[in-house]
Amino acid sequence: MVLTNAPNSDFRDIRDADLQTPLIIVGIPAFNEEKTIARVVLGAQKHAHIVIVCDDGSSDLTGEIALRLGAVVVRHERNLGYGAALQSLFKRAKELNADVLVTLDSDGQHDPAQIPILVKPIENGIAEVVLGSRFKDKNGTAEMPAYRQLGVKVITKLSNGSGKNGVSDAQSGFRAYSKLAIEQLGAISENGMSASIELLRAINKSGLSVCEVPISCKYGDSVGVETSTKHPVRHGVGLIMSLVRLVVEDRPLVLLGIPGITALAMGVWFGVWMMNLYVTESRIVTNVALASIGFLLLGCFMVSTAITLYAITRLSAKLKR
Ligand SMILES: Nc1nc2c(ncn2[C@@H]2O[C@H](COP(=O)(O)OP(=O)(O)O)[C@@H](O)[C@H]2O)c(=O)[nH]1
Ligand SMILES: [Mg+2]
Repeated sequence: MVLTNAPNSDFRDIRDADLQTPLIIVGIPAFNEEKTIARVVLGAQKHAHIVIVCDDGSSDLTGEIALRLGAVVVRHERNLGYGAALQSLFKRAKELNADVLVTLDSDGQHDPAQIPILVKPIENGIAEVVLGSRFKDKNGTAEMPAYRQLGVKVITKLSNGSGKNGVSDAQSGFRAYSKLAIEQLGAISENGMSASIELLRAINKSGLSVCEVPISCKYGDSVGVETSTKHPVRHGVGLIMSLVRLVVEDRPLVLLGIPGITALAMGVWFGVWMMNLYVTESRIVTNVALASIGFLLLGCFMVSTAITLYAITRLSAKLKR
């Protein structure tokens, strides 16, 4: 990662006379968005003291345009993904001592004029994390294709799980974080699009207070460019796979260990049945024998994976402390 332009003065100086006002930084992940980046950066600059663009290995003029417009540009030498870009934005915002970090998409779908709506609950001490939601009022979904609404709703439901603190839009990239949230949430591991879901899980675990505000979101002709980098089905399947992984990583003993022990028990049960048949009728039933071996192997695999995952998660938690 290379910082292409280092701020040469204390950015706090650019704030209005009152240094007590919170330092607002807008972070924009961008990959090949030369057609829209200028509009987004210029729009964001009206509502932020600093705009940081993470140019994630773009092969077009995204980074250069952002740089010329006065944004701080963090450049990845190659494309690492949306989540990796968020990690770099959090890191840079922390280094610049941000009081509030707002993230928004670089493809023109979000309206930078709504940045103050996301910042307000943090300024007023109402929440540490503010999530822009497309489902809070009709504006958010006015242009959203029906299949996308369905997809996001399914992912959101899965991501909420059985938890009480469910959100209405798990996939929105328009979010704001307080200083405390920036400090606690920087260490996500997902490099791809599922970073939004991982962040929600991390927010939930950390106990940071959250609120949702309605946002608008443009699609199709009203943006004038392609507003998605990934095919929706591939995107959806990728998110579900990551969600399964995140959930299993969180509770390996329950989600892998218990089914593993159940499989072992079934293997033993089939084994005893097979022995019984052999002793009483002097015959081996192949299906019963195979079922026994299959369940025993599956059980061993699941239990050993559960223990390994548990050990790794504990170790990484220890290292993070
Ligand atoms: N840094 C980075 N940003 C990405 C990447 N892929 C997408 N983005 C940005 O993430 C935002 C959302 O991505 P997009 O494909 O539009 O998602 P969708 O609108 O939910 O289908 C946009 O601003 C993209 O420029 C990537 O590989 N790296
Ligand atoms: Mg988009």
